Amino acid sequence: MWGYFHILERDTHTKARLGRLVTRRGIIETPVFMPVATAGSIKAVPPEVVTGLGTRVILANTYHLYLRPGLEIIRQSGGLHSFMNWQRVILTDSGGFQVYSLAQFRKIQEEGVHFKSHIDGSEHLLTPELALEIQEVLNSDIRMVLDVCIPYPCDRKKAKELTALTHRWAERSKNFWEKRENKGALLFGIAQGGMFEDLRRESARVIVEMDFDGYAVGGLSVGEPRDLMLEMLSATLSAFPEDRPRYLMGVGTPEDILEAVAMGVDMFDCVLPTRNARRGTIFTSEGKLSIRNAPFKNDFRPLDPNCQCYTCRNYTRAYLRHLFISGELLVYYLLTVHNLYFYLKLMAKIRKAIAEGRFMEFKADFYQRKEEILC
Ligand code: PRF
Ligand code: ZN
Repeated sequence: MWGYFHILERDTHTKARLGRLVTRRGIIETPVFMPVATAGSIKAVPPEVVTGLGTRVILANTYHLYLRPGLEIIRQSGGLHSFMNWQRVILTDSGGFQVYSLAQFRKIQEEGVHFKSHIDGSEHLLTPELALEIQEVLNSDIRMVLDVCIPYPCDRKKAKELTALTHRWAERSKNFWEKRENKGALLFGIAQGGMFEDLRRESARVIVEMDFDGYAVGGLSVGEPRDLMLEMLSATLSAFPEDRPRYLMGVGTPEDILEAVAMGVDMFDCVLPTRNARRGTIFTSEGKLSIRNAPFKNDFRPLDPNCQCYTCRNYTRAYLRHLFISGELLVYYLLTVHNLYFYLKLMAKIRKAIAEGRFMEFKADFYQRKEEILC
């Protein structure tokens, strides 16, 4: 059977777990980070380089690819893997978040979400069934149900209503899915619940009852304070089963990832490493730095002396700053490679620490290093 999820090791001090998710396009060791290829490309970096960094799975977006280039082109190309030249696993998001953050106009109805494209203003109705049909054409390996990402802040009554709608959509998704030929692809459910602990637990319980291959935590990191995010995450996870993969959508910083892993999250995606790179913000073992800073003008050290990435092995801060200031396109490639390497390495270190029973120490050490620099 596809989609088998094995837990190889459990941390004794936290809820962290080392797992193995078997998909039809390969095995993914968890906790895992999925670089974001929104429109069918990890911005600025070709697929073979992304693969070379050790990436096992990437995330692509239904919303973007449906609007442009459109399903016909992707169907003619034989699916997203061949269209974008990516051979490993692809997880596609349902559009349940992008519609809310990007569309010019949107109206949530029982049937689905009615919206106007942010590209050409054309009108569309995205239903739970259509979201799955699009993902079928993309032929992604892990697919997400359509949900409603509740904005922050949102009152209890509204949050309860939208969560109930997410549940009805999940039910429709599951029914639709069971009638289709899925060829071993996996379908994940998404729990919502706004910023209310009881609604969070209830949402997780209802979604789990429907029996999906994996479970995602949606609606977090939408502008709420970090402590609240972690509380809501904990409430949601408390109702997820131990034996299925758990995915925290759109999160987060290295610190958020460490906390979430400690709570038992297995999968992450976030635009931070790639987007920050394009803005000149670099992740290092000692915190973030901006490549534009004047002191780097004649700093001939690598971005991060502890990093073994292609960029750090070959280029100096002074050169990268020069490229950035001059608007030289090469810098986007070089900085993205570094940031992705940092995130993927962080995940590899997390997995190793769990395997060796020292995740707590690793986590403490990570915070310690950053503090030393701040002192
Ligand atoms: N739902 C979906 N995708 C998402 C989210 C969500 O709530 C989030 C929230 N952080 C990111 N991506 N479908
Ligand atoms: Zn580097």
